Amino acid sequence: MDNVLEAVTRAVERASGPVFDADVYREAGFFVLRGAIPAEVVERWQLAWQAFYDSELAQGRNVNQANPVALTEQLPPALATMYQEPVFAATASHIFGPHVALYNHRFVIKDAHSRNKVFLHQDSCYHLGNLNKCSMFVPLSIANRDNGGMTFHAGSHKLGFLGDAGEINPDSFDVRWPKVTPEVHPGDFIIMNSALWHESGPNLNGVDRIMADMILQPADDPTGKELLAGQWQTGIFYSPANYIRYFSSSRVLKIIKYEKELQALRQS
Ligand SMILES: O=C(O)CCC(=O)C(=O)O
Ligand SMILES: [Fe+2]
Repeated sequence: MDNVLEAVTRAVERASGPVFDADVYREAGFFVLRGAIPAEVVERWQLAWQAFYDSELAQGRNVNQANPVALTEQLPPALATMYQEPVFAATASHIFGPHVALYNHRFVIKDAHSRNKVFLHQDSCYHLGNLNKCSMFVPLSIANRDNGGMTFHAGSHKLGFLGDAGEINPDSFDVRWPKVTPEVHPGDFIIMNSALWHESGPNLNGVDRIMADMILQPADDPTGKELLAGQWQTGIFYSPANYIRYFSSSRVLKIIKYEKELQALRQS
């Protein structure tokens, strides 16, 4: 265990810079790529965001109760296609090889409508298809400890999928992974293994924290949404949307059933 932690700690020291290092990423579970997006591209996205925010969101938005930071509103075209910027697939190809696809693209924001912390979790338990995925977090604002920037438990992805979905209790493990809260700026982006434990604190200073979260994966995964590099490596596809429909009986279906029964009991 000490050797594992030493290797992770060494990787963390190298997990930020202008050139992606896939070996460091594999050890740490994340990498902060600095100044990787052309300034004019980021500025175009920032302008599109500001116009979208002012016209559609500033007066109030449809806050997702299950995950308040995840934006539910339809993005304007300039932001809905951000993942097509070549640097993302190029970076992912160092992890997955030449055939890369998109799993999902969304925004996670901390504005006046979602200032709270996000509990410690991994994303893999929310994903369909193969577990070999990574998030690319693309900030359109500064993101740091003061406005609810993300904290990563470096190396924790080595434990894989933990068997349930929810808040992880880090004290239930013997190992203490190093915690890192990188400050990122527009033009940087973070690559994160989807099994890595991550969390974020509350937005304390009121500076809106605006970030895209695009999830990429190898193109052999049947849940791929769009091909980003190479060729499709699968002949079969299905949608991760409304995944409850794939089950005749499940944990989620049971919760829905019990909640209905509870509501009926309360009304009787
Ligand atoms: O926006 C954040 O700070 C974290 C969001 C997140 O990790 C998630 O929605 O899975
Ligand atoms: Fe997450």
